[in-house]
Amino acid sequence: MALLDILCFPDERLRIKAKPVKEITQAHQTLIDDMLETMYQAPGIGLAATQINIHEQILVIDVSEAKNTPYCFINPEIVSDSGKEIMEEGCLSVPDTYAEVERADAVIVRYLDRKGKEQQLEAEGLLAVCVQHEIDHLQGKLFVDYLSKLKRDRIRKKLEKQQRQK
Ligand code: GNR
Ligand code: NI
Repeated sequence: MALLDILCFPDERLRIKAKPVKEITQAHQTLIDDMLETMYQAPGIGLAATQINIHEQILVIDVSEAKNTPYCFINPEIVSDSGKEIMEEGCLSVPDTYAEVERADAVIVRYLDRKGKEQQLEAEGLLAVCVQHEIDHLQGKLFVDYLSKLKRDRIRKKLEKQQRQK
């Protein structure tokens, strides 16, 4: 297993749109294990392949307290959503930054699991928010894109300064 480096805003590679996975290979299995290890170690509740500079539609999520309920979504697609919810979000690619974002509070997501089996999941609350946050990553979108340009520019300047000091 291996820990992977996470790209940070405003890195332009976070804007690349991920391509669908055509065939799930052994290399993908290793990648998924490494993504889970990287997510748990961060620690975070989700990680999209885009964040580790892999531009394929793969994401992992575990919102459980005990950190023993990993989900892997390949080629995920939200097929319906309902309700609205405002939640304070953070992102491993936007360190030390939290802001309220409004999203659907329930979604139905269709995807392939890591064995390639078609699945459909009805999610609500934190899991639904996390699924939407991660699918945004695969489309090159970040939670700061929902904020005003003024707030986003402030965050960008803060992180650029932080990264210069590393
Ligand atoms: O760890 C994470 N926490 C979180 C909290 C509220 C809404 C979304 C998230 S996802 C984030 C991990 C991450 O950046 N995934 O892309
Ligand atoms: Ni994120």
